[in-house]
Order: sequence, then structure tokens, then C-alpha cells
Amino acid sequence: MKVAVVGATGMVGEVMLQVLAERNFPVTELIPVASEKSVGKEIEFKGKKYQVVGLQTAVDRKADIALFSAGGQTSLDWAPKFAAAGTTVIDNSSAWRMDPTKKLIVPEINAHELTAADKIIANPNCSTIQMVMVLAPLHKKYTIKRVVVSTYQSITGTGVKAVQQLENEYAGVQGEMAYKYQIHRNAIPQCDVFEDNDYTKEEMKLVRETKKIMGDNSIAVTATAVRIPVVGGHSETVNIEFNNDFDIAELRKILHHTNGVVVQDNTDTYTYPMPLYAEGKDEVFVGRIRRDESQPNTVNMWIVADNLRKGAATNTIQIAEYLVAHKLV
Ligand code: 2RA
Repeated sequence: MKVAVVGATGMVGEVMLQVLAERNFPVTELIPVASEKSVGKEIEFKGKKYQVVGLQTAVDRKADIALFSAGGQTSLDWAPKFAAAGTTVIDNSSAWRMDPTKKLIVPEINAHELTAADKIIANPNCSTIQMVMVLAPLHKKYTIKRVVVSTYQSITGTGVKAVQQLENEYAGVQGEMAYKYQIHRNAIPQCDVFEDNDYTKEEMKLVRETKKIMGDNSIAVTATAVRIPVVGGHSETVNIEFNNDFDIAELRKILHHTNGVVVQDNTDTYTYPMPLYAEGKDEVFVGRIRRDESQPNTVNMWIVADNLRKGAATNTIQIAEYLVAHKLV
């Protein structure tokens, strides 16, 4: 497979290269792509050195698959050009996610929707992916009525500038600000910009993308997204109200048997997921599973995942693996 990685020098792009190598994805030729300022830079992949090229050069080289993590505008401008050249694009930005003609894919849930005609495929938002990985099997069994989610998001979701801001604040150094406020020793209840309804784009991604991925607009979702000074991954408290009652042991067993989900849940041994331990892993970790005693048919839980891996790079590459395995590219 001739594979282009668009945004190869960025945070997610670097993790994509790492995961491609780790999973031994069948790359016969790698095309690292970045903005003009990075063209000519050298990157190493599986012991071989490659020169970073610009977007038009990459289009002209007609990759089989292009993995994008280069921002929404670059995706809007360039994904169609790659697709027109015969390349299948899997895009990490929000550009195409809610486009009714584009598929929004978490392989464990809806990869079966993919066809060879899908030339631009959207990778969901990181905080959505880890939540729906848990919601999907439970929806199948108990039918979800409403979800209330609060996120505690890693600064790596914002990118290098945010990591640098935190390091500067640790060191007591004034530097460029990724956020409006100090993030060190703080929690900022704003991830991305505010929409007209006073929710942030991040919160509305959780609402809108969940419905699309699970194919059910009847699921009510409300979200609060918070940024915290953590690097290993995103954490979420999720309160799920079902249409039907459930058995907590059975619910835990369903999650235990869900591919890609690991249950870490034992109060006797203080066992529960934490971003410090989720970092670098591809699974979605769930714990603190307990009945909501304030209302019937409702459960609380805590979900943690590495936002750069299952939340972005690994999910993207799992989509590519599905395309290859099913001869859709
Ligand atoms: C964030 N989910 O964490 C968004 C984009 N990666 O900022």
C-alpha cells in the first residue's frame, strides 16, 4: 500500500507513523506530507528515511490511502483532490464528520457501512470515540434514552502549543498561550470555541457525532467538556439512562466482552482507569460502574483512553486496516 500521512510532522501524525509501524500495516511506500515550511524535512519510518513533501506533490503520487491530520481547512481544500486522484482519504479533522454524504467510522461499531465508493471517510472526535465504544454495546442490549457526559481532556488534544504552555507554567516561564488562561493547577471549562447555544464545539461534537455513529437520533446527549493539565488521555464521567432496566453484573460482562474495551472496576482493590496508565495504549478503559441511585434504569461510569491513539491515530489506522482486509482500496 502506498500510504500518505498528511500532517506527518504534527502530534497525531507522529503517532500515526508509530502505530503504522507497530501494527505492521502493509506500507510499500510512505509519503510524509506537511505544510510548505516542513517540506524537505527528513522523517524516519521503520528504519528508512523519507523526505517530507508538499500537498500537490503527494496528490500527484497517487497514494492508495491518505491519513489526514492537518486541520479542517486543509482537509476541505485537499481531501477532494486526493480523492479525485483515486486516493482514499481518512480524515481526523471535523471537516467531513457531519457531511451527510460521508461516513463517520469507529470500526468496532460501524465499519460494515464502508464501501469502495467511500473516498473520504471521517474519523470521529477523540472524546466521542472513547464514549461510543462503551455506549454502542449497551445501546444494543438496553436501548439508551439519554447520556450526560462530562469530559476531563488532556492538553495533547490541543496540540504542541498547549503542552509547551503547561511546561512553561511549571517552570514559571512566560510563553505563548494556547489557552485563554493558565492551565497549570487549573481546569478550563472550555474546549474549542463557543457556539450560539453557549455550548462549545467540543461539546456539540459529542452530541452530534454520537447520534451519527450509533445511527439513532433518538439518543439524547448533553455534554460539558473541560480541559485539565494531564497528558496521557481523556477521561469522562458518563451517566446513561436506558429505556429498560439492566443488571449491573450483566452490563459489566457485556463491556468485558466488547472488543477494544477493558473493564477496570474493583473498589476493593482501588482498581479504576486513569490517564497516567492509559497513555500509549489503544484500548478504552472503563470503571466506576455503578447504578445511579437517583433514578431508575440509569448507570454511572468513568471512561478513559489515550486521545492520540484510539482517539485519533489508531482508530484511523483500524479504518485503513478494514478497507484493506475487505478489499475496499
Ligand atoms: C481536543 N478533541 O481534545 C479535541 C481535538 N483533538 O482538543
